[in-house]
Amino acid sequence: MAGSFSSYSSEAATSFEAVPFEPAVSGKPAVPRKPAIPGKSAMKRSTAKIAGVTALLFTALVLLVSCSSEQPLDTFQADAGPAAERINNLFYPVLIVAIVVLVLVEGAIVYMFRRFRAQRRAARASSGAGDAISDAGLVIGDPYDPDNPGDLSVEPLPEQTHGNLRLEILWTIIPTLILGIISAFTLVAIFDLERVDADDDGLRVTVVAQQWWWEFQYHLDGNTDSSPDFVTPGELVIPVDQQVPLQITSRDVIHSFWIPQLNGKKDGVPGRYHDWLIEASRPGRYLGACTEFCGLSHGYMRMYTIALETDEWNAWVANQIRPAPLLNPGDEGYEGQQLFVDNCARCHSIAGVTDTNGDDQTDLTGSDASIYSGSDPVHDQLVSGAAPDLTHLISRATFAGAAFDLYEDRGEDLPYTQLAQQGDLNGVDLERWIVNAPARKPAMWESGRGMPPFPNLTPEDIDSLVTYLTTLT
Ligand code: HEC
Ligand SMILES: [Cu+2]
Repeated sequence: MAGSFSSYSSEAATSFEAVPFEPAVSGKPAVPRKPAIPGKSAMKRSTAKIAGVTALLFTALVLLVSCSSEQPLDTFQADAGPAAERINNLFYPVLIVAIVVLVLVEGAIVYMFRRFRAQRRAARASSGAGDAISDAGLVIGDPYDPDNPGDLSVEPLPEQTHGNLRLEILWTIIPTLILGIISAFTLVAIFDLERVDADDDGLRVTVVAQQWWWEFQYHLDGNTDSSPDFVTPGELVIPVDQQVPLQITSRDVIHSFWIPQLNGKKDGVPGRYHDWLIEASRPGRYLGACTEFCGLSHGYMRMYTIALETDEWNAWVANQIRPAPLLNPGDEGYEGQQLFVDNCARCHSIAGVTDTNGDDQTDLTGSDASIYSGSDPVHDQLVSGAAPDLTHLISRATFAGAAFDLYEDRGEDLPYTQLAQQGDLNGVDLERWIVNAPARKPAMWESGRGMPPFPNLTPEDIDSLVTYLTTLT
C-alpha cells in the first residue's frame, strides 16, 4: 500500500499533498504491510513507564532538596519577623487555592484526554484497516481538508458542538471570583506591610545599595536629613522586637533588598528613597541577597540583618559611635595605619583616622544627592563615590558584601558583639582580599567598580595592614 505510515512520515516534511492516500476501505482486503513485531508496543509502554517514573523521582528530588533545613534564603519557613509571617499568611492560602485549581484543571484535562482520545487499537481491530491509521492514532489525511479527508468511517470526527452558554459563564465567573478574593486579601496584606508602628524620633536606617555591597546609615534620632551617626557595610544590626523603618536607595544601578526571614523584597533605585520596614521577633543572624541583577558580582552581593537583645544592641551602638583610635609611632599597627592612609584612605574612611588627613568622608555617606554625581575629588575613582566604612571592620562577621567570613566558622557560636574579642580571625581571606580583591570577587575596578588589586604591596606591607585592621574593633 502506497499510503503507508513510513512513507507518509518521511515525505510529510516536504509536502502534505505529495502523500498518496489510499482509503483503507476501497474494497481491497486490508493486508498487513509487514508482520507486526511482537512485543513492540509493550516495549514502548515500558519506555513510557521509565520516563514517567524518572520524571516523578526528579520532581520528588527537587521537592526534597528544597526541604533541607540549612537554607537561609528559604521563604517557605520564613517566620522570624511579623512581616514575613504576614506574607506567609497570604502565601499559604493562595498556594492551597492554586494547588486545588491545578489538580481540578489538570485532572479534567487528563481525564478527557484519556476518555475521548482516538481509539486506535479498537478501530484497527474492528475495521481491519490498520494502515489508514498512523502510529500516533490519527487517521491519515486531514478531516478538515475536503480534498484529502482521510477515512472518516475508521475514525469518525467526534460530534461537533459550538458554544455552551452555561459552561462559559461558569468558567468566567469562577476564576473571576477566585482572583477577586485573592486580590482583596493581597491588597490588605500590602497595606499591613506598610504600616509603621515605630516612633518618629526612633531609629531609622538609610540603606544604600551599590555594586556590589550594601551600606546602612544609622540615624538614631530618626532624622534622615542630617548626616548619619555611623554607617556599617554589609550588616544591618537591629534591636529585637522593634520595628525599624528603612529608606532604600542606590548609588549606581537598581538593586533589591531582601532578607527573606524578615520581609519581602524592595528595590533600591538611584535618586529615589523607598520606605520599607524590618523587624525581627527573635535574636539571630538573617542572611539576605540582592535580588535585582546588578552586574558582574551580583551573586556576591549579600547582606545580613542581625537582631540583638536591646541591651546588647545598645552596647553595640555605643561601640559603633566611637571613632577609631589614631595610632602613634611605636603603637602596634602604626605602620599599617600609615600604609592605610597612603593606599586605602582615598576610598575607605575610618572615623578618627582618615578625617585627620583632610579626607573627612562623613558627608559622602549622607543622603546628599551630590554624591551620585561623581564630582567628589577624593572618591571619583569609584563610580559609587563610596567604599565600605572600615571604622569597626573587625566587629562584623563578614566582609565584601558578606561574600567572605571575617572569622573562622563565621564565628557563629560566639555572641555577635564578642566577635572581635573572642573570634578566630580569618586572616587568610582578608590578606588575599587586600592583595587582589578582583580575583576573589569579580569587579570592573578599571572603571571604578569594586576594589582594585595592590600588586605593589609587599607581603610585609600586607601583614602590617592586617595588623592595623585588627585594631578596628
Ligand atoms: C579605589 C577605591 C579603593 C581603594 C583604594 C581601596 N579599596 Fe578596599 N574596597 C573598595 C570597595 C569598592 C570595596 C567593596 C568591594 C565589594 O564588596 O565588592 C572595598 C572593600 C574592602 C574591604 C571589605 C570591607 C567590608 O566590610 O566589606 C576591606 C577590608 C578593604 N576594602 C580594605 C582595603 C585596604 C586595606 C586598602 C588599601 C590597601 C583598600 N581597601 C583600598 C574600594 C577601595
Ligand atoms: Cu545588587
